[in-house]
Amino acid sequence: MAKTALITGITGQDGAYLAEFLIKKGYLVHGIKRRIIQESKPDEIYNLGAMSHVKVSFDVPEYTANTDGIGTLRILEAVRLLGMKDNTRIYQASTSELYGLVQEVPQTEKTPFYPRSPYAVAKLYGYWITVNYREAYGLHASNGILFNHESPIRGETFVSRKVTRALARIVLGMQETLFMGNLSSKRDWGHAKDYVKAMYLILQQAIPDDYVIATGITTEVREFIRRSFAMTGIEITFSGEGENETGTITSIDETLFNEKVGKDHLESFKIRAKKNPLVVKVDPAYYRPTEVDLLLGDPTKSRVKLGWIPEYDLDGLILDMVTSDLLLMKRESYLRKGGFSTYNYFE
Ligand code: GDR
Repeated sequence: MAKTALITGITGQDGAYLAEFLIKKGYLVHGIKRRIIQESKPDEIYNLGAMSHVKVSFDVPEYTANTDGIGTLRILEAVRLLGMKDNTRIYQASTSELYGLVQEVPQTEKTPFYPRSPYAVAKLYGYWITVNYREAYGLHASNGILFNHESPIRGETFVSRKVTRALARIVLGMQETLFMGNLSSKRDWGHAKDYVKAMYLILQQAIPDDYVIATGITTEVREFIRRSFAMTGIEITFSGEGENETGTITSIDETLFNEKVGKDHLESFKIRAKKNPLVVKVDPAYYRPTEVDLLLGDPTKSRVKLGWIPEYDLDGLILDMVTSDLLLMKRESYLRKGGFSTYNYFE
């Protein structure tokens, strides 16, 4: 008999990859926007549904608490009240944002939490209510404490996708400048394709538990930008400080540019780069009232207990994203040239 999985948040980045992964394994996958727990009688529930943007949570804190905090409780309660606790396993999408103002480096399953946003505070409730239902009622409920994970289908307002999308638009002449917030924050970035495998492995364990899922490498936002541009042969040099920091094009590797972007685009890009080499600027509007400066996860437990080893490193991730966004933006540019209107979509 095929197993049945229920995924909340199936329309997001992780939901899409996880559904594809489980379907390949022969699962029957249900996705919800509303509750259908009773009808689908899932073997596994992946609770990915959330308001997942940290900055936005400062604007809509109550909605965030309801979705990310109480939403988790609703899933746990449904399983308990329906008497499904012995047949249904629950995965709770917890987050490295719980560490916030980090109390130790690197962060492990034992590192104390110090949330720094309404999002993280709501997720703190989600984390502990999951632990509590496990201990109080014996639910097979586990937390995956996932560090940042990105992909070509990452929502466009998260930093990685914002950068790779802007890079594609800049090289194709569709945008002049990339406006950024805090360039100095450091994140432990992995690929969402690897991270959904960890979610699956967590639910295959006989005993429910909590796991850090991370690469063990941390990188500055500034360096993420530099590496993204370098992927197409463009060298960016940063200078200045704080709000006045800028990123300037200092050289172009034409062979690499031609290979990655295409010969047809080189000459016009060179003209634009000469006229305005300053492509990265800071806009304090993107600063957060309280920032998480440094995240670095220690994935030892997930490696040893789950046997989880990511396939993508940071350059592999960036290459995947840049390649995809170049294709997407070329398509958009052809459509526009043909007189069609295109629309932006945000997660
Ligand atoms: P994060 O991801 O808040 O870590 O949460 P995000 O990509 O939004 O920010 C990462 C870091 O980059 C800095 N930054 C900017 N961020 C955005 N979005 N836009 C900018 O212009 C910009 N400039 C600098 C941020 O200040 C921050 O330090 C993500 C979400 O997916 C959460 O849901 C998830 O729980 C965690 O990752 C793990």
